[in-house]
Amino acid sequence: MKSWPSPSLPSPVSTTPTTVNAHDTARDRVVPVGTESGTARLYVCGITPYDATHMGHAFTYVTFDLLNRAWRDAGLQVSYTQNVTDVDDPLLERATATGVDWADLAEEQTDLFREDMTALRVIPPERYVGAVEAIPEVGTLVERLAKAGYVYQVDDEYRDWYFTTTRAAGFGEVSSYDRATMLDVFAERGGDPDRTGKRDPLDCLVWRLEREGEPAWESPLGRGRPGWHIECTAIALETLGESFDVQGGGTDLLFPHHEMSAAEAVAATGEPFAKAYVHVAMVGLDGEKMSKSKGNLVLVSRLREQGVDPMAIRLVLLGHHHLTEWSWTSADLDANVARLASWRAAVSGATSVDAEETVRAVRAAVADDLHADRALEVIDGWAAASSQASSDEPGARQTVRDLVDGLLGVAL
Ligand code: 5CA
Ligand code: ZN
Repeated sequence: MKSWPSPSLPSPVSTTPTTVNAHDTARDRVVPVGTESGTARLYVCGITPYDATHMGHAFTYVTFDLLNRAWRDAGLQVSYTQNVTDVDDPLLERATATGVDWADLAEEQTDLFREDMTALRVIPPERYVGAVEAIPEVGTLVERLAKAGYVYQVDDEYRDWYFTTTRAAGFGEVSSYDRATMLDVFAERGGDPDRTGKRDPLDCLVWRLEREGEPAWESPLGRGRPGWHIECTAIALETLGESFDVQGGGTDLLFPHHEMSAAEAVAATGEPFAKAYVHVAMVGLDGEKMSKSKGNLVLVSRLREQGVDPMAIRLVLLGHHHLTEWSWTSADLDANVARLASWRAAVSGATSVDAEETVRAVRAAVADDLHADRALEVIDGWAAASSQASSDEPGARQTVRDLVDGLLGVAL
């Protein structure tokens, strides 16, 4: 397991029990997520470390950080696993194109990602697991699927292993896509519908046998490396068990990634993979999805180098609801630099108004499908009223500081 130093953990814990609700893509409605007591289990798909963290990644991880904080604030323990896809085609291609060693590139970009997340005050996952270190678990899972008759080797030059996706119970229930849509999206997002020797175009790769010049590891399946979806299935089942609470990632992962991972888990265990699937809308720049492959990136690390306060970046991200697509603009950043300054002035000013209703409204907004956007407006209201107040309400400024720090993750 890769290490990720833990910063301070959130302080406020609600005295009235709160149920956290979030939009589940599979049911297409807002549902309670987590448990009533005990431990909530979260898996969030991590980065493929071949380039620096951009605002799209940051939006995804800050959104799940908000869920993590909301659960903790509701008095739950949180067991959170995130993977890092430290061996995969795009990473190997970038390493070859730039003439660097793929493992060095992965390590360097993973370190930068953790630095960016720490700056944004994202609480580290309890377990941060690389695809490479999960290879034994992937081998065990593929063997388990083989025994149950769900995997086969293609009849082709390289006899790679494939999963019979469409035979798994419940396949299609995460995305609700029809077959034609699945085939289109699969081809667009790294799938190989036309691969020779497959039984069904939607079957997905679980173990790729060694090719010359590519890294490979020993396995009962032959020397090779894991397919993408099975990486997350194996890591999630190993670290969180069956039917964990929330599987998270961006909407670009809904199909095929989350659909295929869920199908593999159901085929192996007979139980649902996750209880709910929470997806974060895509962040764009100038009308196009921000992506490493397109190169239209606003990088967290570059803004930090330019001296932008990471808390202002965090406020920009919190100001957008996770179901709504949005584009990064400098005007949005400027507005949140000003917002941060006004909040800081209010918590260190000489006057304030009572914060009880503010605390209640912020908690309610976050527990209602992670509406931090509304929570920020509530704090704006308290800050404006406090700056105009004629007296100081004892404890109110510290209460708001703790709330904003613990639940929203913004240090004032
Ligand atoms: N390693 C896989 C997941 S197992 C992967 O998709 N890596 S990634 O580096 O491409 O993306 C990391 C995370 O950021 C994923 O959850 C992805 O859905 C999310 N993401 C990527 N681009 C954006 C974007 N423009 N807006 C919002 N989220 C994004
Ligand atoms: Zn994943």
